[in-house]
Amino acid sequence: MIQPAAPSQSDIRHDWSRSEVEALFALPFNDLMFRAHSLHRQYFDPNEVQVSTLLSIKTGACPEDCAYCPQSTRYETGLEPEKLMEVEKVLQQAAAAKSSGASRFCMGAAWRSPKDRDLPYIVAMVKGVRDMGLETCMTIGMLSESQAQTLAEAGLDYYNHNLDTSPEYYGDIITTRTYQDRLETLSHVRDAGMKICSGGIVGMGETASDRAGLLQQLANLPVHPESVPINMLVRVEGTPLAHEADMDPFDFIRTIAVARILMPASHVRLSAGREEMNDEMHALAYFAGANSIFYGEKLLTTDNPEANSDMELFGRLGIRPEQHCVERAPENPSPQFYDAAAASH
Ligand code: SAM
Ligand code: DTB
Ligand code: SF4
Repeated sequence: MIQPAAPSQSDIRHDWSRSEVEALFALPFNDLMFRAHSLHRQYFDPNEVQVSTLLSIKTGACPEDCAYCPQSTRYETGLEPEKLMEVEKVLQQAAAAKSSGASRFCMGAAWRSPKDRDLPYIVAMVKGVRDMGLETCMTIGMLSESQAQTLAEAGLDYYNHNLDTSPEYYGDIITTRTYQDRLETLSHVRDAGMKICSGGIVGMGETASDRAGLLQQLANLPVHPESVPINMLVRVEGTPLAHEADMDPFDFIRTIAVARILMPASHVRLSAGREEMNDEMHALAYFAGANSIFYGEKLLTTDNPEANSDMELFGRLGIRPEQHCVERAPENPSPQFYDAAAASH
């Protein structure tokens, strides 16, 4: 049995050049997969996948113009807007998510940024979900320094805020907030001591170089995001990207593999778009280094695979849901899996 090499500090870099990342994308598929999977084994149990459940706590009527998003008020998508959900209802949903096996509960709001008058409710949601023993995650738009501080004090574990695409392609997708705005929110989240969940969307008509640019930006942050969602565009009728062409599925898998290589100690989440992926595509994504999913029949407003079809596939592939996510600080990887693997052979 060949032992995986031990994790090494030199795997964790923050100085990736665009051409280096593009060169990874250009590798022959098998070479890229081999490299990504080998690194994956050094940092993680390859047979464990972290499972999060998502809930839209405030739906639609968003003033932003993100071209992919069914929740923007600018596009006719037929979505019925809903006000901020009552705290009690959110806690009921979290309890249901916990009993169906989720270890993290992620709450999303269609806001540009939260209003200070909403924060007491948000804080109550975080505290309530935490008290159930679930990890907490929120994605409620741009945060000021003090809002990030308030959420951190409430005990929020993760904040999700995506860079979405490369800096060059970004202006084709969103005009109501800048790339710099997004980077600032991420730095407020980090400074407040929370973990970062940040990734992007592919399949929006971007080039391979744009995908490289997105991952380069994420990997060159001062600390890697602990969680990196890779979303495949969900094409929603009424949005400007509704009729975007299909993306080559292998290019999607390449994006997962390059994310794994660039951020070896981070969880890479196979995020939106799984409804269009068959079992074989899921299996390839897990092999390439994806080790987190959103679980449950709905994402925020669009469909996700049924929970039991995910569990059935886990069973067929010998994958276990990660019990509780013990994040390693990416700057200080601990070779727990390597030790365990070495001890068992
Ligand atoms: N409104 C907040 C914000 O944008 O910061 C939080 C919620 S927003 C829906 C969270 C992320 O979902 C977006 O940044 C985007 O990456 C992803 N997303 C939204 N619509 C999507 C779609 N149609 N397909 C794939 N990903 C999508
Ligand atoms: C992320 O990167 N993807 C999730 C989560 N973070 C909030 C959202 C996907 C949304 C897909 C479209 C929808 O369901 O509205
Ligand atoms: Fe609003 Fe977020 Fe959708 Fe953009 S992605 S339109 S900010 S809900």
